[in-house]
Amino acid sequence: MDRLKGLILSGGRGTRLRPITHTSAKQLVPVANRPVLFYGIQAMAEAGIDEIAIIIAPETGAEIRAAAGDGSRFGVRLTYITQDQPAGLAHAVLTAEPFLGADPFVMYLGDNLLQGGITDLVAAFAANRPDALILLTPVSDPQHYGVAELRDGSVVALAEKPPQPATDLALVGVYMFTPVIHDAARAIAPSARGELEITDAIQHLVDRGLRVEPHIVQGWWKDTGRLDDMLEANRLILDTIATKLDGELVGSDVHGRVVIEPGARLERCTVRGPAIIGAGARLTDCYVGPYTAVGERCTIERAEVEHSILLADSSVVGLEGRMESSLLGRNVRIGRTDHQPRAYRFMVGDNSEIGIL
Ligand code: TTP
Repeated sequence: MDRLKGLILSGGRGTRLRPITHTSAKQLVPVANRPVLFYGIQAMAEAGIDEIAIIIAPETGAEIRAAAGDGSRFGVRLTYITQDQPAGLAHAVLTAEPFLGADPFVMYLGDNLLQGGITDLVAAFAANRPDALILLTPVSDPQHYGVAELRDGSVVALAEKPPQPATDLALVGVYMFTPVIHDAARAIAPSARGELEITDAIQHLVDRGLRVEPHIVQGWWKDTGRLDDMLEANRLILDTIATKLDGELVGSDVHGRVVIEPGARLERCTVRGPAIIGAGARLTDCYVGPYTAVGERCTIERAEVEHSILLADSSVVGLEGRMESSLLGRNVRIGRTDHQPRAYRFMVGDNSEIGIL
C-alpha cells in the first residue's frame, strides 16, 4: 500500500465549549496537562505516520501552530492548512486535497481521544484494503452522533445525528480513506446545518458500491467537545498516570498516583490522586482530590478542588465549599473578598457558567 498520510482536524467553531473557545482553540485544552491535540499527533506517530497536515481555523491557527510546531518533538512532519470557514468535515478533506494527493490517509478529529491508539486500525486497513474504514462504538445516546447501520459486516447506511437512530453504533472521530473520498466530498451538497458532512460523503461511497469497512473499537473513545466529556477524558487519562514527584513538598501528604511537576511547591496540602500539579504551581493549605489537573503556575490556597481542570496561571483562594467538576480557563481568579459589603463579585465572559453554594 502507498504510504499513509495523516490529517488532523483542528479548526471548527467549538460552540459547545464556550467561553473557553472565545479566546482559545478547544484542541489545546489540556487533558492531564497536555493539549488534547497532542494525543492525536502521538497516536499517528506511534502508527508510523510521519507526514501530517493539521487543518486550522483563521482565528485559532496561530496558537495551534505555536503549540505543536514543526512536529519534530513527536518525530513527525507537520504542515498547517487554513480552512477559511468551518464548513464541515468533508469540506476540510477537500481543503487538504492538494496535500493529500492520491495517497490514502487517516483522518483524526483533533478534539478526540482514542484509548489504545490507531496502530491496529492502520494494520487492518493495510491488510483488507477497503475503500474506507470507519470506527464505531456503541453509545447510549446515538441521536447526538453520526450513526451507522451494518449488514453482513459492511456499512450500508449512515446518518448524522438522526432523531430516530437505526442502531446505537456511533462514528468515532477517526477514519481511514483512499482518495475516492475526494470525489465523494465534491459530489455531496451541504446538509441542513450548512456543512459538507463526512457521513454524507461516506454514504456516497456506499451508494456507489464501494467497500466501507466498519471496525468496532475496543477500549474507550472520547469526543471532548463538551465540558462533561472533557472532564471525563481527563479522568480516563489521569487513571493511567504513574507517580512522579519532582516538585517540592513541605508538610504535605500525597496519596495514590500523583504527578507533581518540577518547580511546583505544596505547603500543608493533601493531594489524593490520580492528580497532576503543573510546573511552577503554588499550593498552600489546600486539598486536591481525585481527577484534578492543575495547570502551570496556578495558585490554590485555603481551598478544596476535585475532579476539575485548571488551565495555566489560574488561582482559587479561600473557598468555603469544595470546587468540583469545573473547567477554569487561563488566568482565571476565584477568591474570597473580605471587605464590606460582603457580596459575590463577578467579572465573567460571555457564555460562562457559575454554580454557587
Ligand atoms: P465538531 O466538534 O463536530 O465541530 P465544532 O468544532 O465546530 O464544535 P461545535 O459543534 O461545539 O461548534 O468538530 C470536530 C473536529 O473537527 C474539531 O476538532 C473541529 C474540527 N473541524 C474542522 O477542522 N473543520 C470543520 O469545518 C468542522 C466542522 C470541524
